[in-house]
Amino acid sequence: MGAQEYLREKLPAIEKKLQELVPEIDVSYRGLFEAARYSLFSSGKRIRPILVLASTEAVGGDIDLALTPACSLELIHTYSLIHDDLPCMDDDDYRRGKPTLHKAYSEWEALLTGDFLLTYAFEVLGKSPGLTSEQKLQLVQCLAFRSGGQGMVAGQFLDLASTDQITLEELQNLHKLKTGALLVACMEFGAIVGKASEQETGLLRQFGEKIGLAFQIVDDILDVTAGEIKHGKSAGSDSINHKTTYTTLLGVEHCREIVQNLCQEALRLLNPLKGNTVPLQELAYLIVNRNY
Ligand code: GRG
Repeated sequence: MGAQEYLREKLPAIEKKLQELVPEIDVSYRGLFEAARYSLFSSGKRIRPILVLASTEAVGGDIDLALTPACSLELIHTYSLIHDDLPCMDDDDYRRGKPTLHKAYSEWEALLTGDFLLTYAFEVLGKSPGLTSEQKLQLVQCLAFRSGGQGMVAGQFLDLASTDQITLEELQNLHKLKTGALLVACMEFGAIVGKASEQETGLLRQFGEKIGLAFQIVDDILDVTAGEIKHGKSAGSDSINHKTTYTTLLGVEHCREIVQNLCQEALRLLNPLKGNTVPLQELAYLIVNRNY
């Protein structure tokens, strides 16, 4: 099954679960839910939840059990985008093909909506059906570690604190944390739900690291090459903001080569896994060859 087919098959279940988790509600603070839904139900690719399902399959786990944890990662991801777009951070006007949340609503509403999605992700994990208490604890710890002060938040800190001129090593470390950590969490979520061995977990983690780096480099390439609508955010915004990226350091062509090599290395890591690794392989191809 190709990645597009896999997406077509699995996306409806993810959308349905997200709709259940963040419904339209008739309460005095309904605006908070409306704002969350504005960001959550736009044109996000759902790469992270899909990766959780594929990772679970790769170790022979039950993907029905992975659905709620997968959605909690999308909640965290959406919060990170909302906060990242705020005037005090990247100050972006467009995201997922429409005005950013603070443009469509207001700054305080965007800040609180991010807070809501961040905290709610952990509540959702705690309530994930069919998992043992031990598994839920592992998922909570994993998500806190990967998205927090030694993961995504640390990466964002480094990014905002960085000057115009940073080295390739610094850039790599920044992205490993900012973008890579959450993709590694996707792999670890699958390992936890599928009760993978230490060895399998290690392989999936390394796969996540390589794909995470490839994902970021592709993002940098797209910032140079893609049109505004396709990418869903302001194309060329990195150069407008004078940011050091992989493409400014290495050039687009060299970046493309690195991405293909990372993909091949990542795919080799899947060989020893006992489950169905085809979806993960296909998703790796999709991530590195995407044009949006
Ligand atoms: C605010 C704590 C905090 C963290 C923000 C992830 C992040 C950290 C900021 C996003 C900045 C950015 C554009 C990074 C490049 C890679 C990336 C995460 C792109 C967006 O992810 P996609 O392409 O987006 O999966 P969709 O909209 O498809 O979900």
